[in-house]
Amino acid sequence: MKLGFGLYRHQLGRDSYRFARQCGATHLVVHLVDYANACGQGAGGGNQPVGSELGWGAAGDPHDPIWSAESLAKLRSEVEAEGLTLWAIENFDPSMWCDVLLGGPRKEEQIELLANVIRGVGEAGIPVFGYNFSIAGVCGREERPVGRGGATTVVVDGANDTPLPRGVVWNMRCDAGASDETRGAATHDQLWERLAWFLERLVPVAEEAGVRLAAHPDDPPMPTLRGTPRLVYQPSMYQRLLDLVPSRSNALEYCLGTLAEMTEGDLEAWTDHYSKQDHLAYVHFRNVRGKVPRYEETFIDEGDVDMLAVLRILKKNGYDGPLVPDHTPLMTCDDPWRAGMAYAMGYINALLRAVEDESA
Ligand SMILES: [Mn+2]
Repeated sequence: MKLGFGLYRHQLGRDSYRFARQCGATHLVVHLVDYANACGQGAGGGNQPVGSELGWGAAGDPHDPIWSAESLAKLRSEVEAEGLTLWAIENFDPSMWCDVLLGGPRKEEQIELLANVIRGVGEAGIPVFGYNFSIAGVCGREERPVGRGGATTVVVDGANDTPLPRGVVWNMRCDAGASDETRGAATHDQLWERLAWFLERLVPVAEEAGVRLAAHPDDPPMPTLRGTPRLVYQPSMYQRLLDLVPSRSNALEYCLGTLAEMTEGDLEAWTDHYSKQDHLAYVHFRNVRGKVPRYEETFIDEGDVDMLAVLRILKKNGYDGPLVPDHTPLMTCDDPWRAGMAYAMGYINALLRAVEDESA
């Protein structure tokens, strides 16, 4: 297994690559959607924003050249120059696929755009693309100073049923078909049909490009949120997604934290189930306390998940991809996000060492 690190777009650059390498990372997962600048949290570190009821601000330009094969190849060579492997790009900009999520009139045009991005990712030699097939996206979270030692951490305290504002998809304001405010209010069956349509078109493109599409579960994992249906909100629903289009290119961005927030089943048993099938493209390796509708994100060494037990299962089943810290509580100092991340990285690195030294 490998130690990976996630970076947001506003953090990209030599210092961040060096920070990741210094923490022991060999692999990077990069977000190219500019969440932080959209909501005015520009420079510096920081977790994914929690945003307001209005989301994180305006979506990006769907034709932003940052998504071109040339730009992706340049990113890869910059990352490699600092001794790291670019393992995955995480998430499409909502402006690129809002009508795919909403079943809107521009979905054909948008799926072509997504196909071109995936071809470019393959051309650039990046093996994985993570996505989250969700209308409301990561939302309904708050930051509160309730973590260990008063650390600021992400809390979910009850379901947020405030309807999404007109045009907001995946937390960002989009222009396309999202202007019909009723479109977010689909049924679960409709959402699964849209996912099937997306996978049937995109998985063959990904296969040809040598890329694995990797699905993140719904965070927070509730059946509905902000008046919209959610897709993967119980661990068993991942299997339904995999069975829609069986392929090595139809894989999982396996988020342990989100899975632990779900109410059904045993996390270790499900981890065994999915890693045995070789469906994990990478793992978000983080811990939480509680389950929906109430939980909080914790430091990696506390919380409900036995991280060591999970690692042993991954090892037993031959998982060989990266573990990425995903989110962490913020630590009280001049650089709360980096301190939290460095703490998580050291902990994961030590666990990896311990498990790799164990005989099978
Ligand atoms: Mn995650």
